[in-house]
Amino acid sequence: MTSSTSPETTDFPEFPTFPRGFAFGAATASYQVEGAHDVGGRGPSIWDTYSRQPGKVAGGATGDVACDHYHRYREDVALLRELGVDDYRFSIAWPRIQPTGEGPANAEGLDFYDRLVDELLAAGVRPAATLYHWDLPQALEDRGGWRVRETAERFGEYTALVAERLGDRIGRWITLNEPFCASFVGYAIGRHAPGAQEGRGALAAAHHLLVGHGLALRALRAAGRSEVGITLNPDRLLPASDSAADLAAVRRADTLHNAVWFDPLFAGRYPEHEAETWGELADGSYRADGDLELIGAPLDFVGVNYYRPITIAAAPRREPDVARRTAVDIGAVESWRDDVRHTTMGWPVVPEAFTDLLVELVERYPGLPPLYITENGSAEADTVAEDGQVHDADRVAYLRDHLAALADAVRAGVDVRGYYVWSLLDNFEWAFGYDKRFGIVRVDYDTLERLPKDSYRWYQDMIRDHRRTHAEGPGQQEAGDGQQEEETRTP
Ligand code: IFM
Repeated sequence: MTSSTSPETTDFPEFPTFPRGFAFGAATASYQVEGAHDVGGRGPSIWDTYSRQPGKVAGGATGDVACDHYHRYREDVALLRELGVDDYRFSIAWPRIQPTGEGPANAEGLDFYDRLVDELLAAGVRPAATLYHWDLPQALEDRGGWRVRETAERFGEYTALVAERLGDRIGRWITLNEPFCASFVGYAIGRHAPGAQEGRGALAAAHHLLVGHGLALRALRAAGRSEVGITLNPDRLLPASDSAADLAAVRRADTLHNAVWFDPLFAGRYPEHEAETWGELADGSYRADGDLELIGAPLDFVGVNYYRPITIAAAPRREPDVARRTAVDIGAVESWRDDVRHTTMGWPVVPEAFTDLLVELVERYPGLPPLYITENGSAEADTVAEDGQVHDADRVAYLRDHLAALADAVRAGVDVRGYYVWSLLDNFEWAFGYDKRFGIVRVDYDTLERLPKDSYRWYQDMIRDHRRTHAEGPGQQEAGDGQQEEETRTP
């Protein structure tokens, strides 16, 4: 049951300001919130398999039930409506649509998203759908997963099925979420599904994800969709010192975190420092003629997920051993910093790095389309206080300071069209299970009851303030219009 959201809260006086038409939203992802893992003909995903392996996920948690969003989506849409957001970013579970990753659509799977989309539209919230947020059908992993090109081809077909059914009502489409995690964390580090620790396999996965993006984009264009992007998680990388070794380590980390995605997508090239970064693995054997053109086809926006900067130091490289397919090792480690607060993820809180990241990104890639911040938020040690509420002051401060940093980037000329908080709900935080809480709404995992936190009310007030300033209603920026009023963009 949804608890009262006390709309009267007014004790958060300072709100960052944004241009008229700027979109506010909240985000979730299918495996993290839906549950209902064996309902409606859904097939198993790599996360069902991985989370069942002993020791992979904290507390042995799985997404079997998660927040039960599959059954409680009406309650969650009511929370979104009351929050006052323009957009809800959710992801579509490929194994609900194609239980084995190929063949005709499973009608029950499409029906679920159909109901969700209609509920959102009736509530005045625009749906923004991500097509791949890491829940690959297990049957495709069994045939090689993202290591093989076939998976990219299947992804294009799946996208066409979804676009055919939902394309008339979903305005904004995101092909992939954070392919960095789907490839390197899943296939090299092994901390995400499918849990592989490979070198060339991970590089091939990174490339095939981009090919899959290109094929999905093509399918969406064929279905007449005009608001299509990809979500990346570029990192602001800071050297631990001025030493030549640390600076070189940052260059390699930049290839891994940033250039490997942004260069082919927005600059028509593969990264310059590949050989230095990947060593013997940099043979590009998984590339084919025409891939760059496919990957680099024009987009309408790029989604940016930002949480924290990373401080990088050089580290001894292990011998690359292609034969044994050792994990990618770029000779760099992340180092801890003592000068700032860290969230419960251990991530440093440095809002100004958000501004710097965005400003540098648009300088570096002049061909970049407009940006949406498709995720930003913090995991905090929330508790329910004696008054029955969650007073998550650290999260409120995090959101306030990061939105202020975003407003600074807009004032500096970065074309940002919207911001989605991660996350609407506490949810399954991958290898951390349910130990990390990112939600602005608390989920009691015993009762599945939702409880809006102070951060929910702060965000609600901020959105109201924005609306008052610009005298506009929710969702007034037309999906696909791509324009903000120029005069409101100057400070
Ligand atoms: O929960 C994740 C999300 O799935 C992808 N981006 C980062 C979030 C926090 O770790």
